[in-house]
Amino acid sequence: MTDLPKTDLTKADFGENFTWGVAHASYQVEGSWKADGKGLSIWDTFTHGGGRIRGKANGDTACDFYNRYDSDTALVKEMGFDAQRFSISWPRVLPNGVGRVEERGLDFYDRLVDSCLEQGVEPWVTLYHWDFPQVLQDQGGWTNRSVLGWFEEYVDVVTARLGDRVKNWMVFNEPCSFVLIGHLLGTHAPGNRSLRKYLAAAHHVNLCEAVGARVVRANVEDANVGTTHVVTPMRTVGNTERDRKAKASIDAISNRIFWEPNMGMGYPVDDAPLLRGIDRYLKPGDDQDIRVDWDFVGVQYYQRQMVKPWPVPMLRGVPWISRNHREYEITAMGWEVQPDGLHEALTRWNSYNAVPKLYVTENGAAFPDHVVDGRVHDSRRIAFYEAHLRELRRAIQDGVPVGGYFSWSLMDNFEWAEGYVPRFGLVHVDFDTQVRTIKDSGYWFQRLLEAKSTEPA
Ligand code: GCO
Repeated sequence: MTDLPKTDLTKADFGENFTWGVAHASYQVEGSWKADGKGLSIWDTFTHGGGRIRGKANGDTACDFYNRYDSDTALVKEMGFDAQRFSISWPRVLPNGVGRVEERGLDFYDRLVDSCLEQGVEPWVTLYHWDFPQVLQDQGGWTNRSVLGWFEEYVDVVTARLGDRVKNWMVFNEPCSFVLIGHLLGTHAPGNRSLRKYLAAAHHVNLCEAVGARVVRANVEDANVGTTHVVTPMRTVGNTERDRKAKASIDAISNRIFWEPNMGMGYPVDDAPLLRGIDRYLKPGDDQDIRVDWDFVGVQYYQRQMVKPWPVPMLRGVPWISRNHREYEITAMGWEVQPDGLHEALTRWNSYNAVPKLYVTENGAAFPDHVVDGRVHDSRRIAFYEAHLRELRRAIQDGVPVGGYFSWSLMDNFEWAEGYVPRFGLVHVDFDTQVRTIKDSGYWFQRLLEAKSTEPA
C-alpha cells in the first residue's frame, strides 16, 4: 500500500528477541455469554441492569471471538505480530466460581492456545481481566478475604490445563482500574462506591497477585510470570507544596497502592491519608505473603493525568481536566495524546530495580475511522503508534529493559462503560455483520514488522 505514511522506525531498532503482539480481553471480544455452560460474570449483570453503559450496550455477542478465534488469530499473523495477549473468563471455566469445572469452557481456551501455536503466534495469558463470577460477587467478591482461596483454585485449574503450552502469564490486568473504578467510583462492575470496599479489595487483590504467581510457578515449567499495571504519570499546573501533595496523593491512590506492596514496600499511606483505613484488612504475615518476585511487569500506557489541589484533607488532590491546559490532541476517549509519557512510565518502573524486565502490554488509541471503498483509513492512529514507538525506542536506548510491545487492540471491541463507540482496533469490526477489515494502521504494522504483504492492491 503505497499511500501509507513512511517511517524511519524499523523492527531491528527494538532488538532481535523483541516480542510484537496485540492484546484483547475475554469479556470485550468473546460474546457467547451463556454458551456451553458459562456462568454469569459481574459484567453480564452490570450491563443487563444497574450499570450505565453508553448505548445500553453489552458483551452478549461482542466480536463473537468465541466462534471466530481461529480466523482472528490468522489476522494477528497476517499483520506480522508474533504474540497474542488474551484473558480467561473465570465463570466460563468455573460457572460457580469454585468447584465444578466446565470442561466445555476450558476446552475453548485449549483450542485457542492450540490455534495460536499452530499459526506461529505465542499465547500470552492474563488470568483476570475483570469478568469476576457473579456467584462469588454475591458473597462480597474481592472484598471478602475468602477470595484468596477462590482465586487460588481458579488459577490452579487454568494453569494445570494450559501450562504445558502457555509459558507467559499475567496474573491481573490493571488492578487500579477494576478496584478503583469498580469499587470507589462505581462506573465499572460491580458498581460500588465505597471507600471500605475499595481498600478491602485493594489489599486482597494485592495478596492474590502473590497467590496467582505462586500457583503459576508451581504448575508451569519455565513460566514467565508477571502482572500488568496501567501507568498514569501525574502532573500539575503549578509547583507549590500543595500541588506536590495533591499529585503525591492521587499517585498513591491510583498507582503506588497496587505496585509497591508486592515489592515489599508497604502501602503509601504517608502520601495518601485516604489509605489509612487499609490497616483494618491487614493480617499478621501479610507483609511477607504479599511479596512477589516478578519475572516482568506489563506497563500499560494511555495518557497522563492532570491533578489539582483539593481542600479535602483525606484527598489533597483531585484528577482534573482543564480545557485551558489542553495543549495536546484528544482521542475519542477524551484522553490527551502525550507520547513522552510512555518513556516516563517505563523509566519510572525501571527505577524500582525489583523488576528485571518490562513489557508494554497495552498501548493504543480510539479514533473515529473513515471507511472508504473497503479500506479503513485511520491516519491519526498510525501517527499515535509512530510517536509512541519512538518513545519506546528512546527508552530502550536509555537502557530500560523492555522485552516487547502489545498493541491495544487486535480489533474494535466492547469498551466497558463506553460500549462500542470508541474503536481501538487495528482491525475494524462491523458489529452488524461481524465482518473484519484490517485498517491502514494494521497494514502500517505489517510493513514495519516486515510481514509478507497480503494487502489489497
Ligand atoms: C483497560 C483495559 C482495556 C481497555 C483499554 C482501553 O486498560 O481499561 O486493559 O480493557 O479496553 O485500556 O481503554
